[in-house]
Amino acid sequence: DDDHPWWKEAVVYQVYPKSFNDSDGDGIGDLAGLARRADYLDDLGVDAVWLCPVYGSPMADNGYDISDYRSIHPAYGDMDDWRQVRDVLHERDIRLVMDLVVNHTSDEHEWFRRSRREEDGYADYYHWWEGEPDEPPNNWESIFGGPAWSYDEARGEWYLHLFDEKQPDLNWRNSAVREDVHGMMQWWLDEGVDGFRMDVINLISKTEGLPDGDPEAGLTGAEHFMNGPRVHDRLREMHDRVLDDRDLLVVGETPGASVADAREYVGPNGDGLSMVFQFEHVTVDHGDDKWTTADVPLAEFKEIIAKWQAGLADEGWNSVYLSNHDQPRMVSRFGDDGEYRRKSAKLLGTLTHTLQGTPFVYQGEEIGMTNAPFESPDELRDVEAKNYVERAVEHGEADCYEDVRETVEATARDNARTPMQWSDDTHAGFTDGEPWIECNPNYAEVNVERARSDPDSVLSYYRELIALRHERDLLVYGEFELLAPDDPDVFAYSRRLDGERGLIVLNVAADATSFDVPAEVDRDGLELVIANADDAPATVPATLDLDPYEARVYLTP
Ligand code: TEU
Repeated sequence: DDDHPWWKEAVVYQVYPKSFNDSDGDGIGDLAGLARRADYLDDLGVDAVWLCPVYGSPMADNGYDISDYRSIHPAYGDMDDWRQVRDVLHERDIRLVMDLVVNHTSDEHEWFRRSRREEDGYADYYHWWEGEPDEPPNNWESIFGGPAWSYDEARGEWYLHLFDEKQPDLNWRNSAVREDVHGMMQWWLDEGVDGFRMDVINLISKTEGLPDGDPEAGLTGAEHFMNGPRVHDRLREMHDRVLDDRDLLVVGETPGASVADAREYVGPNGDGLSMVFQFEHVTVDHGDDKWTTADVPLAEFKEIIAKWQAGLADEGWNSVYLSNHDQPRMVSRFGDDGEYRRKSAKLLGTLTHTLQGTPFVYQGEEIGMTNAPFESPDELRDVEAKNYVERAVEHGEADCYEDVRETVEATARDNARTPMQWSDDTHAGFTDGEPWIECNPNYAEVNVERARSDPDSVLSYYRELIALRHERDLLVYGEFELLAPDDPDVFAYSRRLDGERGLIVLNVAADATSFDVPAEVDRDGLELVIANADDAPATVPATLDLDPYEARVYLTP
């Protein structure tokens, strides 16, 4: 029904196709490879797959630079392979959510080729600006570093790109652009997709006249393109024309969105999105930018989570994630990828599956995959990381790669993109050829085959968590309340739904600790349902003695 749509009760699994499973030995994952893993996903128990872009693309940003929205990149297969994926998933009651990248296209998209030639009807498809070739139209910065403008010799004008120069921003003021996008979405819906993950959808509307941004305020220009002036009109139009009355999961990626912004995108009076991906909790360890990071401050992290839980509790809905293809591996960042790898991976999974909202599991998270070493800049594949290293050396912040290596290894998106570790075979069983990016050398220890037959593995624990989530409405819908907000090590909270109650206690530290259950918690009737330690007591004592990274979930029956 309307209050209980499938996507609130779902656990979503994110697939980064290039690194998931290669069926033909070219070193690049593909759709046939994904189809072969349908049973794996079914066995894990997930309800939907979000598939990152597989469309025609020159791959300047691994498919987030689309040159043809209605075809499949040949390295991934073709439309028949895509339909095969759709069918094998649907046969197992797993829905398929596609990535929708419409803030920008590739510069190799036909629309851009026509636009740069100023062909009839296409001249205004992008943000073009006249001016001298040595003076960009404004001071906006690209999210991948450097100016957000490039000069196009062919047209003799500047064009805007909030990401790479090969990703020109579409001009959403142009109704022909909007109609083309709607038509394309309709086409995919007719193919049977169950929803969209909308890439940087809150960047599509720019301030009229494209004025300079405040150079002191983080990313220069952001106040003119994040959650911009017409973004809600655009989304409402899209909703009314394309999305209305379908049973879809629509999740908008919205960097920089506050709780107040999110309430305008989702919820009963919102723009019709099911949920958004907010970024506050995954930027909590950033300094001036993502390349100046610190340890995660737990108290602040808890406060952010609690704020979002409360802010969207009655109107709207949260997505819950700690990792994706743009973030370092969660166990390396929020847990411990050494001695406590398994334990802390289970703890973090416990967190994402016991908050209110829809959990997203990123491929490899369920076996506790970690960040990888990148010994030389030649091992990096991501445009963002490569730009960063180049600029750091160019601007004299570093003499050589070694000076920034630690930062890169802690932060680069490549960490999330090393091949899925299926087994201890060559290249982790990912490919029979040479993988497009090196495997994490720890694959002999960290792999699906090994985890599968081990009841204590991270994988077995995830399977249990997902099953528990499906069994208990309390975990999906129950009200969240943060306990002991100032405790610097323990993340504890309660859940409540009608007569049902839950208590979740997570020791997010590498030291043992004890936790006094706050007086407001009624310990009576609570029973242990899952924990990452063998000796956790079955009922709730007044004081919990917790091992490093110990996680416990107590629920009323
Ligand atoms: O990412 C959007 C985004 O906001 C980026 O800032 C991202 O968080 C950043 O790369 C972190 O370092 C989306 C996609 O998820 C990403 O893979 C694409 O590169 C980007 O849009 C452009 O399409």
